[in-house]
Amino acid sequence: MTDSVLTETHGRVGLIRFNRPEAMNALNADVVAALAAAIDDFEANPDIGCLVLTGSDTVFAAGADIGFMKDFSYLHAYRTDFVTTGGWERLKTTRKPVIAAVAGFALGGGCELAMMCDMIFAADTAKFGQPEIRLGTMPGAGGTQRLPRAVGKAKAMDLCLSARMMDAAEAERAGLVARLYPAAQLLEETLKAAQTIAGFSLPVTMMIKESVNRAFESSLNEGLLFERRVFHATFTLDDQREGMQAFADKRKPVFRHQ
Ligand code: CO8
Repeated sequence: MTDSVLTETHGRVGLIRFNRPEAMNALNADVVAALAAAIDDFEANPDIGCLVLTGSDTVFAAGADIGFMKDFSYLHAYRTDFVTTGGWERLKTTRKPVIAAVAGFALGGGCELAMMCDMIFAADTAKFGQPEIRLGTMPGAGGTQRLPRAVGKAKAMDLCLSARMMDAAEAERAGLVARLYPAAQLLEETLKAAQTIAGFSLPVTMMIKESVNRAFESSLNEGLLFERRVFHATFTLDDQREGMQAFADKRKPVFRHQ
């Protein structure tokens, strides 16, 4: 792995940090491959229960690297299926919960990667946008699809068509951001929340993630059926027995993630 992405382990939490300060964490093949490799490692590690993806104090990621893309031909983009290959969508496929901790700019592909995470915690300095239209192109990794699902059609159209940025307070009001913190507390609070999640039963957190995601991919009845079946499946888990027994015993449960 290169140093364009740094990783740390905090208890059962895997922290991944974009580290390309000279280019505002712009996403090129190197960054994306390193991100995918970091996710692979944390996914395979049974002692990790939650991931946090972050950038620096001033920028989460300013989008795909414009220099990297600018001479692409249609044929190259089409043949390589740009942004589905090379790790760009690895975040989408991880089965463990992922929190994006966003301070500063999350623009273009940066905003799209944040939206691939399961939730976004933002610093009061965060700015979200899909400014691709300024470059004569458009969002290509979910900006026109995940943003309307998060904030509704009106704001998504506004951001994608006008290229304006949404600040953290507006993003929180609109439903893009789950929690808003003063910049100095963002990482600490996000790690704290991630530790809480990672302390719960890992198979249950995975089942919940799968079920909530179903809400966006199915009819209500299909989603409810999926939820019910997965809920039934939790009764096969040692952690379900432990969780309910601990409640009855008035003690803290000790989950073994199985
Ligand atoms: N690509 C390459 N380099 C960048 C990028 C970028 N996206 N953003 C910033 N940089 C570089 C600048 O070129 C500059 O480099 P240098 O110092 O060598 O000149 C350095 O970072 C600092 O940038 P600025 O001087 O511009 O800093 P400012 O504080 O004045 O402005 C902004 C910060 C507002 C973030 C500004 O840099 C900006 O507008 N950047 C471009 C944002 C953008 O258009 N993003 C969308 C890119 S297209 C895209 O993401 C398509 C997504 C496709 C799918 C991706 C899947 C994940």
